[in-house]
Amino acid sequence: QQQRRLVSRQRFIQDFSQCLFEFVIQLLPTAEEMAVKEDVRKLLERLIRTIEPDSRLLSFGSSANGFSLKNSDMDLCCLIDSGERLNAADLVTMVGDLLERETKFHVKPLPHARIPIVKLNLDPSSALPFGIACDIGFENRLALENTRLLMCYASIDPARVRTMVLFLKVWSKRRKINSPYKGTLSSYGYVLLVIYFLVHVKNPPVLPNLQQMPPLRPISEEESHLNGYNIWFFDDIELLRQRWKSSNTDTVADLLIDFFKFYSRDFAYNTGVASIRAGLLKKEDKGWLSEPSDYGTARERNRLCIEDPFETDFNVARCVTKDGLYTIRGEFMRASRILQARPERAILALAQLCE
Ligand code: 3AT
Ligand code: MG
Repeated sequence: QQQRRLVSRQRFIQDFSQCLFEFVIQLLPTAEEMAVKEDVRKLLERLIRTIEPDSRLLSFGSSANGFSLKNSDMDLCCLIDSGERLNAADLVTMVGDLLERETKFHVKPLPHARIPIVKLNLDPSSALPFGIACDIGFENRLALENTRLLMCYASIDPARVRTMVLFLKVWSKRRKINSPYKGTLSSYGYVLLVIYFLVHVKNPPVLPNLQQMPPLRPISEEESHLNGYNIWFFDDIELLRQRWKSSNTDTVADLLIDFFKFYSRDFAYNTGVASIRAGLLKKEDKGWLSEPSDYGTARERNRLCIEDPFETDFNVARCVTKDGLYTIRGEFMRASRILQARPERAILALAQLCE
């Protein structure tokens, strides 16, 4: 009996892996969608250059890190190479006015946000049945670097890493736990949880720690630092592919099941900080605990702690509220339960997960 159970569990794991691959492939953006988005980027860049001739408009976030789903938004960052330039708030206002005049986008400039941006929306058309949503920020060089870091992690083991991340992005959207404005976690936060799990929790690890690998040559302070943060990481992917061979042979289904189990019950939510740079850290040591006097403020902000890989004084999950974390953990438990319950068929388990 036990033998039969084991065999059927193994068959489930195999089928579930196959289902995950097939599911994720359908969710990828089409070549056409990517081409239209690239045209939009070029058009916007050309327009912005009429105000700032030395500017470049670069993609970051999912459209540049290999974790993009169909119809995901475009995150764009405008870099200005000349010495003299306007401040971000003024640029947002000017670029907003310009795009309002010259394009069909609905334009919403947010010059006073923490990171000033212009929000753009394009109505659906036949080429783009879901329209386009796009944010343009200015001089956000750290975001370009963290995008490059995630892209490198994705390309070390795309079959497992990209499949896990893309599945979790869809799952978190369908389960409605991917809204930082409503107290749950951003996509960026979920990606960091996956990398943390694959670098620091799985033993043997599935991914190396790119920020702690020895550099091939000495790196000066100037090269490695940006705005006072150390942004160095091992980014020679060709070399890494030759040198890094994980001895972890888990399938993507094994990893996903363990991921849900780990974040349901094992991660130290009350005291721990997930850091892809340094492993498990303590809230206390980072000053991310509440002071007894302002109970309900700092504590509310640091319910879930995920250290940004470069901006190490920044908690990526600071938007997650008490209720939000309760819901997220509830969802991890629900997923874990579904996958432990010896489902009859993998495809049904997958459908139930994303209900
Ligand atoms: P979607 O496909 O849009 O759901 P995404 O991968 O584009 O996912 P986000 O929209 O959450 O991810 O974030 C886009 C980029 O913005 C990712 C990262 O470079 C930057 N970013 C987002 N949130 C934070 C944050 N809290 N701290 C630092 N950088 C962030
Ligand atoms: Mg995005």
